[in-house]
Amino acid sequence: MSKQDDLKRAAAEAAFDYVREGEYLGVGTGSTVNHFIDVLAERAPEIPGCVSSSKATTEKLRAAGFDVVDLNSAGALGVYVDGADEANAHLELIKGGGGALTREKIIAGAARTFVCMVDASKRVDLLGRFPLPVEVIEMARSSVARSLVKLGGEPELRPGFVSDNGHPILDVHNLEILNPIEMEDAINALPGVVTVGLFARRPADVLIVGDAGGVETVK
Ligand code: ABF
Repeated sequence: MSKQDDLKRAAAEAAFDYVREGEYLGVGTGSTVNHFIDVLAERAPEIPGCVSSSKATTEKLRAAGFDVVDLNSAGALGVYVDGADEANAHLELIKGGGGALTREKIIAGAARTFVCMVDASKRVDLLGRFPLPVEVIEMARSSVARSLVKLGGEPELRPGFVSDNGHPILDVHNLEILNPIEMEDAINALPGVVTVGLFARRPADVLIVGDAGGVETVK
């Protein structure tokens, strides 16, 4: 396991402490989440099932012996555990590097507590060094791209990628995100945008950071 993997695993183990037995659990997508699913399999909490943010996570959860249910069936969700591509001091996030941003944002919005796990390399003062993912309706791809240029970004179509919802993703480079909430609102307002990977209107409630010196929890 690489050093970064060790940090992700440590963050995943700390995130497990937020799992509430007897409640459906929301589970995100990515390599840190994969470590979290390994921890779930090892510790086997008594939970009725999971709500998954992607086909990849669903496969891994079912292979680990967990039931995966639709959000509509789960009702009010307790805890959602996921990773991120960047996190600032206000627990505002850039997510979507793994392409699952739409379902991640839906489940994060439905959860009482959103626990985000990162390794220390994801912490930034200013969001935007990581290209901002924007899931779009195909017919609007070019018009949204032109609007993103007007906002100061350099959008690039994610090559050969279609989301679980059947849409392309634009990755927006060099966007200056001084006010994440304002930028999230501005991009959300563009006709044809399905989801923008800014989690600022609904930031994480808890950020668990795996670092060389140990695990830090930020609330
Ligand atoms: C996911 O976590 C995505 O939103 C984001 O891209 C990913 C981070 O991936 P990893 O944990 O592999 O660094 O929720």
